[in-house]
Amino acid sequence: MRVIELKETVTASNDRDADRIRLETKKNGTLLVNLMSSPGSGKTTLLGRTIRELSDELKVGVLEADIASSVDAERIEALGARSVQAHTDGMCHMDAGMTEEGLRALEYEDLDLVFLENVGNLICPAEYDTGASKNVMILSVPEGDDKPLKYPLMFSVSDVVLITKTDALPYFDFDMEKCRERIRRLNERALVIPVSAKTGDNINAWTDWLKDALNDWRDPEQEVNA
Ligand SMILES: Nc1nc2c(ncn2[C@@H]2O[C@H](COP(=O)(O)OP(=O)(O)O)[C@@H](O)[C@H]2O)c(=O)[nH]1
Ligand SMILES: [Mg+2]
Repeated sequence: MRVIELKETVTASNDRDADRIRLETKKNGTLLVNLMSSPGSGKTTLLGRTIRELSDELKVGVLEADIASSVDAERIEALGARSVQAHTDGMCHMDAGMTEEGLRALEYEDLDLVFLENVGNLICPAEYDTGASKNVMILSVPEGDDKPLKYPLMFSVSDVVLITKTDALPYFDFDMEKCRERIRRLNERALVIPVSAKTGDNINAWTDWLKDALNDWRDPEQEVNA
């Protein structure tokens, strides 16, 4: 498992860099999924469960981004998936240039699916296009159903909102319908999938979505920035 040190790239050219990543990953037939959430929402746990569910069918790699440590990349490698730990030099998000460097270190060309586990927070990662084909965010039940009201941009840029730790619903006052409605008001096209990475409940809805998204991405008729 490799650890790479990154520096923020020039932000003015970020959108160009991001478009180039999408062109290259599309040509290569690799779906890049940017996974965002608060620290501790369950990104690495969900990725572990996803890798276990998909490893018979797909080759999956993970680009782990953190300010320090390599614990997450080690957890992913222990599951037999390829992983690179990127240190962001204190930055609270990944940009497209950093992602491109991470993809190179991952040698992603033979992978079907690459997850970028972004730095844990609901603010800055939403502001930067990483070049991912899909943006996915996690909101966990203990965080509360009011988070769409507090962090609207994150919910607006996400293609999928995974509501995780549903096994904990009996212990928290989390109103699933209220939360769905708040998300819908911000982003009508976002797909909301409640899951538990711990029990595996409804994980197949998520893995089915991933397989469909990969098939669409590989369809030459589908536009790169669709
Ligand atoms: N009960 C429950 N706990 C979970 C679930 N997913 C993750 N966790 C726990 O949440 C904590 C943070 O998980 P982690 O995957 O490290 O979160 P990350 O910081 O977003 O990568 C750990 O103690 C996990 O065991 C879940 O679906 N249910
Ligand atoms: Mg993690």
